[in-house]
Formats: sequence, C-alpha cells, structure tokens
Amino acid sequence: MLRRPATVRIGPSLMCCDLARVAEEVSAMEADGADFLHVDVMDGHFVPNITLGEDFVRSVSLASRLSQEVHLMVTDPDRFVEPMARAGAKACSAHVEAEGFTPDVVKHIAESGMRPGVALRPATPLEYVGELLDRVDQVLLMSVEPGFAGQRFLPEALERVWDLADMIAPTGRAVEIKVDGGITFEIAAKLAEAGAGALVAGSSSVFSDHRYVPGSVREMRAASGGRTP
Ligand code: S6P
Ligand code: MG
Repeated sequence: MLRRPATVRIGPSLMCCDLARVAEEVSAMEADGADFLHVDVMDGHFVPNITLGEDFVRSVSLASRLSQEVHLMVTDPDRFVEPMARAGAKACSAHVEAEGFTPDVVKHIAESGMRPGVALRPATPLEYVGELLDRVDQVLLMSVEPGFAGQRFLPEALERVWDLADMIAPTGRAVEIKVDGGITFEIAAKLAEAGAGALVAGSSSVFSDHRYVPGSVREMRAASGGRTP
C-alpha cells in the first residue's frame, strides 16, 4: 500500500548554497516554491564539522519569509534552543543520540514556539523515538551519516521510512517524517511513496557547485508527486 502524504514539503539545505550570496539564493528558492529552509547546525563535537549558527539564522530571517527549520547536530542541544528561537527559526530537531539529549529538550523546543522534532542517525533504532511520538511534530531520519553534504543516500533509509510510518499511524498524530541526506530526484519519488512528508534537498538534487540551480525545487516537487505551482 502506498501512503504518499497529501503534500510533500521540499526544503533546500542552506549549507549547500553559495553563502556569500545567500539572500539571492534564498529568493530564487522562494520563487520556485520551496516550503522551508533546512539549516544545519554543527558543533565540531557531535559531528566532525562546523556549520551554521544563530547569527546566520537571524540574517536569513531578515532576507526571507520562508520558515527556517533547524537540524541541531550538537552536544548538549538544550543550550541552542532559545537562541535559535530568538533568531527566528520555526522548527527545530535535536539528535536523540547527542550527549545531553533528554525529552526535556523536546519540551523546551515546543515552549520556545518552534515545532519540535527529533533526529536519528541512520543506524539508530526507531524504537528510540517511540515514547516521543506524542510530543514531536516531526522526526528527521538521516539517510547519510550527519556531518557533511554530498554523501550517497543509504538505501536502508527507505525501509526505515516505511517502518516509521507504521509506528506513527496508530498514534493518530500527524507526525511528519522528514528525510535528510543524498536525496536525488529518483529517490524523492520512492521516499514520498513510503510516507515521507518532507525532503531535504541538497547537492544531490538542487545545488551544483554550491549554487542553487533555478527551477530545481519545482523539479523535486514534481519528482515527489506534487503539483508544480
Ligand atoms: C548532513 C546534513 C544535511 C546536508 C544534506 C545535503 O549532515 O544534515 O542536511 O546538508 O545532506 O544534501 P546532500 O544531497 O548534499 O546530501
Ligand atoms: Mg541536515
């Protein structure tokens, strides 16, 4: 049985864009109907890389009305919740594997006014989110090891989307499954069929040489079964 959600949201990953021209890049994404902007926050500790932070989110908030959805790849995620909310982020997911993660982090994200989510590395059992499903709005399933863009999609992630959709269905809650990493146009179609409600679009689809490719969000939407505006 296919369980394609009514709409699949598409969110370009800003770490893949030309950061020196972020306002222009974001306005091109907006013109192409992007649903959200995916913002990777890395601390060089939870993952071996450092990326975007609070000041970046604040600047993009001034440049675009698209909602920024933060993916926290950090140790002690709680310390980043309030700063991200203040900077204008609208949703935030923290990794359940991170040192210092507790269900209170999810509570604090919700209290800050952002949509709460949790993120899972590719090998983390789905059972880790079981008890959190009644508190989160989204589950971010990684389909590459977090840390770097430009990796290949791990095929086992597709099965995890089907399995997670099976776990969510009996709760009766509209918990969105968001998938992140190595998503090509072809894989987007399969993820949508499996029940993904949001796809992070990076260098495997909508960016080339750190530039947003005009029209590519529309192409991603068409590939994932949505109507092009
Ligand atoms: C990876 C990060 C991702 C990347 C995304 C980019 O740690 O969480 O959000 O930005 O993977 O997409 P791609 O197509 O380059 O993998
Ligand atoms: Mg990410």
